[in-house]
Amino acid sequence: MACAAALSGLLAGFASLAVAELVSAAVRPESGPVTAVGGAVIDRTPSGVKDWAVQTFGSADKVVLLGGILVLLALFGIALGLLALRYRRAASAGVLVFGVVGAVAAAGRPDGSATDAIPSVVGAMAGAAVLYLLAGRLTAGSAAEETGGPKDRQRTAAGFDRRGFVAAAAATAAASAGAGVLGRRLNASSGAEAAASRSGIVLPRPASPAGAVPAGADLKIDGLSPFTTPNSDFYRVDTALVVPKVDATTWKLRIHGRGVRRELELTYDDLLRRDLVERDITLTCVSNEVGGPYVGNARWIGVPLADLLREAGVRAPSAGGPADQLVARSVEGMTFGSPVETVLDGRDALLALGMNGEPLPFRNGFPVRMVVPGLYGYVSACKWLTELELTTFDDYDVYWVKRNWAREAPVKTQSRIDTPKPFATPSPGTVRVAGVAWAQHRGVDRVEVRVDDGPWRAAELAAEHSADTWRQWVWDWPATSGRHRLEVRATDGKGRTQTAERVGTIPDGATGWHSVVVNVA
Ligand SMILES: Nc1nc2c(c(=O)[nH]1)N[C@H]1C(S)=C(S)[C@@H](COP(=O)(O)O)O[C@H]1N2
Ligand SMILES: [Mo]
Repeated sequence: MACAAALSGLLAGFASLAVAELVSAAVRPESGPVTAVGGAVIDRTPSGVKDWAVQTFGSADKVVLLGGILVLLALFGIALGLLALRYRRAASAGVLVFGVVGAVAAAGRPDGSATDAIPSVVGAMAGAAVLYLLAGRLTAGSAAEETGGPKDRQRTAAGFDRRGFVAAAAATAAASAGAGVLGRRLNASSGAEAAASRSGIVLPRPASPAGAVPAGADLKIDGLSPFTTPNSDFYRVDTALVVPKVDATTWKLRIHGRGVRRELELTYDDLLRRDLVERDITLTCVSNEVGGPYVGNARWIGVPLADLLREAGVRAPSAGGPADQLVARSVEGMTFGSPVETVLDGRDALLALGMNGEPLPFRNGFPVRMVVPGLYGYVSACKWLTELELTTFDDYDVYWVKRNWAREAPVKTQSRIDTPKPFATPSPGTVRVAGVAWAQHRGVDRVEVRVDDGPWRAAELAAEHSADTWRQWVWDWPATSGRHRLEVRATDGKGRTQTAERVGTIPDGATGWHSVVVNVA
């Protein structure tokens, strides 16, 4: 009996989610309750916890979060099922509580609206009905308590209508599965126009091509990150539980705000018709710990952002412009704030359309994203961009700044040992110690390695491509047997050597030297 009750609760939860999924296909994929609650959790998670999650689970962080929500939901469903044995109406009403949580979460997302609440509410009503009906099969008696009928009470004593319950439960499960699968299909196909718009794009030849990468920029050493990171290996960091699928043919970018003399509204074709530039730029996440994986180097094709801003009449603060912050807004309502001074200082700040020879992948911001060499992603690299607003740092705090990250965040000089890996067991003799170092827009001038706190040895640097890209390095280590600690530090183009002081990623990026312990056999 208790098992059947628990099952009723689980089925009620399942039915809620399945119906909500189906309804969300009519609203929009992001409005489903699990996605919405997950998004709301992300919005409210303290920066420290979020950073820990990114570091612990890597790109699986979202799967872990959604899995956690489903487990909690299942437990709550079981509890309500058991409760329904005695309090059928109250337990069914409890399902509605979940709908309210989902509805509030969905409507309260940065890009949420009242209609986003509909899937959660409708789903919860379906779930409540399921629990009420299934529990009715179990507890003809408590229904009798409610109505006070003596005959029904006798029936309870005789046990529940097992066959009726099993049939009803099976029917519920089948109907829910059908609704859920249909909803998933519809949600998946909602990206069809976007996918068609992407495959229809032919990126023109850039008016200003990137210089050829010097042959010596890629040392091609086993275990060393390649100079250009393939799109399939490029890191991904964002808050989107559902990757936005934006149709390039209907996409628009609006440029407005303080000191804008001519507001601009541009389509994707408008951007394609402009003179495009192609640049190799290394992108880094502020959540990258010393030695971490959230850095990659790609060849971007895009529109120079400074040209567009100048056409809109924007001036740098140093030239008397009234706005010192450029706020980029994405289709899902994320905001990013870059210093206007930096964007206009002559560096290759881009509205990128292409990445390594293809239109931006959806996960990396299709159709258009921003890339600013020398700034961490969270203050500059807005994916799924749709609006640029000129304002001031005093007047407006963007998403991450509201969550305790720094307003301004230039990339800190870092170096990483890619090979040997931690606890590798190379043989004595020459061991190639190699890695990458980055100090975007300042360049990397020197990399040094030391063993067991010994003297620093100059590593050989790969050819420099530009100050905006990372630089590979290698040092041939005459390794002797035993356990050794390898350590690396870089010096940027301004002559500043990476500090040894270890600080965490919050609020403006980690510092410290990367080290790797190996056991030479
Ligand atoms: N819309 C949107 N853009 C975003 C983010 C996001 O959460 N949402 N994350 C930013 C962060 S923190 C980084 S480091 C870069 C990562 O870009 P990638 O995922 O293409 O590597 O995207 C930035 N752009
Ligand atoms: Mo980031």
